[in-house]
Amino acid sequence: MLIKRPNDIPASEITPQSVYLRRRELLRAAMAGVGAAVGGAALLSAPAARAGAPIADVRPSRFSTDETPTERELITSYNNFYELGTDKGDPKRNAAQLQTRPWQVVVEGACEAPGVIGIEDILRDFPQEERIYRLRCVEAWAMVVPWVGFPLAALLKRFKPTSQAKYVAFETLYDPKMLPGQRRRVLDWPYREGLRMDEAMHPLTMLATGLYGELLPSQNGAPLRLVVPWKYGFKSIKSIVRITFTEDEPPATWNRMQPNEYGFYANVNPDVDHPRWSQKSHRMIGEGLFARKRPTLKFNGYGEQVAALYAGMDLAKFY
Ligand SMILES: Nc1nc2c(c(=O)[nH]1)N[C@H]1C(S)=C(S)[C@@H](COP(=O)(O)O)O[C@H]1N2
Ligand SMILES: [Mo]
Repeated sequence: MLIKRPNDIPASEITPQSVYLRRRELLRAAMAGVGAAVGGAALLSAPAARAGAPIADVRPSRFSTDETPTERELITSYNNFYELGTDKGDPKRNAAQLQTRPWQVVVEGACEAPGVIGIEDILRDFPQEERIYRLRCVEAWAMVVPWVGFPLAALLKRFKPTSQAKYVAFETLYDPKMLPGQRRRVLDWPYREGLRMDEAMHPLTMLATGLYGELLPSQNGAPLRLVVPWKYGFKSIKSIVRITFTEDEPPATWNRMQPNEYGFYANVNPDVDHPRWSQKSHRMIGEGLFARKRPTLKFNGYGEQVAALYAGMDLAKFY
C-alpha cells in the first residue's frame, strides 16, 4: 500500500495544496505500474476502505471550474453534518464514530430492478472523476471543492426507473450509536432530501466518494454523498443509505422543518433572500471574515447548464 493514514491527522501534517497536486501525479504514475502488475481490482479492495486512502484512476472532468480549491484542511474541518454535531468543528471531532465499512445503499421504489449495492461495488463499477465545484451554503459562505465521484444518473439507470419515477428521494443513515447528533431531536431524523427526476439525471449532479483524490472523510459525508452544485449546500445529503424513486415530491428535512426559509428546489438565487438574511453575496471560506464578499451568481454560476430545467417556473415561488 502506498499511503495509509489514520482518520485524524494533526493540522501540521496536512498536505498543502501545491504538494498535493504534485503527489497525485506521482501517485497516479505509481498506481499505473502496480495496477499492471497485480490487477486493478486489488487496489480498490481492503486498503481503500478508509478515509484518506487514495482513489485509483481518477480522471479530470470538463465540468470543473477553474477556481482554486479551498484548502483541504478547511474543507474537512468546517462542516455542516448535524448527525455529528451542530458546531462547524463537531463533525471532524466526532468523525471516527461513524464507521463506513461495510456500507450498503438500498435503491427502490418506482423502478424495474430494485436492489442493494455496496460501496466497494460502487467504487469499482462507476469510473471516478475529479470535479472542482463551487459549494454555496445557504448560510452565505462558499468553498471550492475538488470532489471525486461520478454522475448520479449512471447509478440511477442501473436500477431502471419506470415512467412513474418523477422524483428521487435520499436518506442518510439513522444510527444514534455512530451518529451522536441523532441522540437528540435537533432534526427529524433521518436527514432526507429529494430531487426532481430531471435534476437527478442532469450530468452536473454527482455522487461523491472522495475529495482531493482520496476517499471522503466521514465529516464530509462518507462513504457516499450527493453534490448538486447549482443548489444550496443543504440539498447535498451525506452518508446516503437509501435512494427511492417516487411519483410525488418527497419530504426534505429543512424544507419540512421551516418551509418559509428553505424551499424544496433551493436553487442558488441572489434575487430571493432568506427571510433572515440576504443571498446576494457570500464569504469565501479561507479568505477571513474581513475579506471582500463575492457576489452570488444565479444557479451558483451554473445557469448556462441548468436554467432550462426551470423554464417557465416562477423561482420566487418555487425557491
Ligand atoms: N446528512 C446530512 N447531510 C448534510 C447536512 C447534514 O446536516 N446532514 N448538512 C448539509 C449542509 S447545510 C451543507 S452546507 C453541506 C456541507 O457539506 P460539507 O461539510 O462537505 O462542506 O452538507 C449538507 N448535507
Ligand atoms: Mo448549508
